[in-house]
Amino acid sequence: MQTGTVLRARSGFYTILADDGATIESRMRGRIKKDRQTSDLAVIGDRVAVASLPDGTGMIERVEPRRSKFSRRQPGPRGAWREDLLVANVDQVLIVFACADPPPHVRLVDRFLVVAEANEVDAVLVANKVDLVGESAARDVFGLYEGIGYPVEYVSARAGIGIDRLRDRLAGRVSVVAGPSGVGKSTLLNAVQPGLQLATGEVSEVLHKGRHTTVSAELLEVEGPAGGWVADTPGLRELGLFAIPPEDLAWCFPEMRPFLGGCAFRDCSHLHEPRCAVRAAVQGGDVPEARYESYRRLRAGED
Ligand SMILES: Nc1nc2c(ncn2[C@@H]2O[C@H](COP(=O)(O)OP(=O)(O)O)[C@@H](O)[C@H]2O)c(=O)[nH]1
Ligand SMILES: [Mg+2]
Ligand SMILES: [Zn+2]
Repeated sequence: MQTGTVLRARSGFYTILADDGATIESRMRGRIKKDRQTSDLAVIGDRVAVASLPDGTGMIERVEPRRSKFSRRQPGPRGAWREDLLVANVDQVLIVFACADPPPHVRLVDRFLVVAEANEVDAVLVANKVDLVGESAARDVFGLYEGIGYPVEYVSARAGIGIDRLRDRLAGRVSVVAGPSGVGKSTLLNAVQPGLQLATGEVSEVLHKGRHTTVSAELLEVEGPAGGWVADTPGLRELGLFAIPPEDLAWCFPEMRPFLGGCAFRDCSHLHEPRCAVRAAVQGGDVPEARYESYRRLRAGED
């Protein structure tokens, strides 16, 4: 029996990187399948125990408990929520936006941050294409998030700004890279590690997406002494579509958390109720208005 990490998963077939460095193509023991409720038996990032079969392939005998996970939640029947697990043992989400071309939409930035918070995974904002506007203009937009406590990296894949810092952020960790199309995610990862040769640009992006709709999710290895992994899955590209239970939404805005116990009504929606501590905090300047507006729209179902 060997232990290893799931690097690729596709309909019952798993590529495992064993801890000794070997790659093992594996299937999963039926017994584990029955023990588990979800269809997500093992996902990329999972730590597993694998038995070797005579033909050189492997059989996953056990999936270790997950330290963290990144999942998509979808409304199910009768107010229940269905969880669709995408990546296990994630350390952080790198949320990439462009300073221009396409222009950053704060509502969308907030939406990506909410998904990271709902998954209780650290979020790092990456403001790419800083070459187009300069760092000072970029800070006018993204400085708000530094104020809330999110780390923000001002980078340019094209001009080679901040790439070393980004590489340091990826080192030795499992990261999910998310962000809208065209902001430079693939270009950035290629700059961090030229060997990845990810397709970039509009046309190739379409091909890339097309390829990945039929192909599996995978973890890409970051080279260097500390190692590190970047998750690439089709389900993560459209992070903006993740649904969050309405009553969990305010908690996903960290700057609102200190006020959540203080409303007159325990089930306060923070939209219209009297004596709402969150709205008082907005008035008092402790919660940025723009962030509250994102909350309000998401909660009211306008976005
Ligand atoms: N000016 C500028 N353009 C960039 C930068 N990074 C990427 N781009 C361009 O933005 C476009 C989209 O990049 P791509 O990596 O495919 O974006 P993705 O959809 O997020 O993976 C490409 O034409 C890139 O050349 C940057 O730092 N500055
Ligand atoms: Mg891309
Ligand atoms: Zn309230």
